[in-house]
Amino acid sequence: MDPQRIYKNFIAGEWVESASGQTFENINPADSNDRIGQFQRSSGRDVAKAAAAAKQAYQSWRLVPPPRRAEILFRAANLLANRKEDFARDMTREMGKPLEEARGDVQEAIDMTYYMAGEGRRLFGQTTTSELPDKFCMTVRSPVGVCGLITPWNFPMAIPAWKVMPALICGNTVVIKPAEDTPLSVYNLVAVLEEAGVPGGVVNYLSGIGSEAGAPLVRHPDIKVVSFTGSVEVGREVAHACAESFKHLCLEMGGKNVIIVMDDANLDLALEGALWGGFGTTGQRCTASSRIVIHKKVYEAFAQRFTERACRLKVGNGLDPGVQMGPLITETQLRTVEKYVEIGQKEGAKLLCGGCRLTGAIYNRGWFFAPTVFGDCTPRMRICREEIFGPVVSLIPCDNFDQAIEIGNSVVYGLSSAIYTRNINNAFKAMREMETGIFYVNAPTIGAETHLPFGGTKQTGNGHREAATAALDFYSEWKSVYIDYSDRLQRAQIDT
Ligand code: UN1
Repeated sequence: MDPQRIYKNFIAGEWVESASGQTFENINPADSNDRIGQFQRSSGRDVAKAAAAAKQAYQSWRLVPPPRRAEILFRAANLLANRKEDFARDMTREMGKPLEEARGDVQEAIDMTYYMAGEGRRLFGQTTTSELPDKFCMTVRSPVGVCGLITPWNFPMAIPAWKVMPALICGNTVVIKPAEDTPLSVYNLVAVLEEAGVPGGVVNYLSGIGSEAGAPLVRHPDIKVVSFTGSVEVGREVAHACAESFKHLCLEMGGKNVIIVMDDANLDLALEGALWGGFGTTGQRCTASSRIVIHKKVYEAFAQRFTERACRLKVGNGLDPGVQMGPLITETQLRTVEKYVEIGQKEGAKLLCGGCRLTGAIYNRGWFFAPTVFGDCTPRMRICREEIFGPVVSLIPCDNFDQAIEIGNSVVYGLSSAIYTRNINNAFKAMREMETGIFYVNAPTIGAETHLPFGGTKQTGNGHREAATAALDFYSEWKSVYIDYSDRLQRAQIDT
């Protein structure tokens, strides 16, 4: 790919420069010599154009029969599948995760696109009875309007697809602003939608910095729906901005997910799961297994084996074969992880491995951090309560099942949790007791599939779910319809 390539915004069906003409550079977090290209540095003026285009396109798109909208999505899914390898490579270059994981990310976008295309022939409502004679009742879905979508860098194509596809199938139009670290993957997604035949103005894309492009997007009066995935701090600002005009808002934010390992667990399996859940995507998943609560009877054995395996993980450029863990996304993220390692040590947690930036020939041009394990942690430590978003796993010993559940639930987040046990009763009790939106038995906290609702309780979000039919509820409004064919005035609740 030409390193000087300039990527444009997509507004009203045209590829255009930002109003200011300014751009910013996209650089591989594993290798600062690998310069991916220039992207438009958009501002409020670009947002205004995109919102106007989306508003206009909405008038016709909302009337396109959903099965016709779906045909475009089916074509887009096919195109994504054909280009999966190229898009995965682009993603690894701009985001850092190993190629195998990037393929999974593109696959998740493909899955979501097919899934929502299938909804084109469903979008079911209900028909029901009436309390009055000669009266018919039903519910139908209506689109909401223009959606402003702000997407994160850790799942650069999957999460944009989670938002764009349900929005489109419901008849909305969108303006999407990806994280500034990963604009290429959304560029690729939008280019595919264009090629698949999405009419001009239905999907608008602008790249830029959150404070310059994201902020005006969530404040724009013609944006009726906002969906945001990202940090708690920014999520709070977005919520305040949306509250002003009561925009519909879906927030997907932090996690401090737990794997509980009971003394009756298959320890080999738990070990594999904890390594994948803890260090997959360099721990940069909202669903990362950043806490492992382990029954005291198996704690020592587990901690020792887990540490040995963590130390041996192959860290490097995600494009290199055999690499199991890539870099952190930015220097800022690296500093955050360093800060938490310091905090953990000060709090008295035992650093079992890692804890430092990796240096040496293959690491010097990227943001590489060693897989880090803290042992003998207590639930009150900050490293066990706050989201780090890096390759840091805290091991917490516990006395019994009830205590494990209590520790698991002792954080402000509620995204994902897991238990490794062979005791069916405890598996079901944990399913009931864990206050998370996602729960696994004998599998780590990562690995959500697109046809199940995705999201969390407590401060992870604001009660909405993405993916599955739950996403349709966010991107459409229910209309309750009463049809009286009695030819007389019938008064509900009064004429009995
Ligand atoms: C995220 O971490 O933001 O379940 C999304 C998973 C992935 C999605 C993660 N399918 O880990």
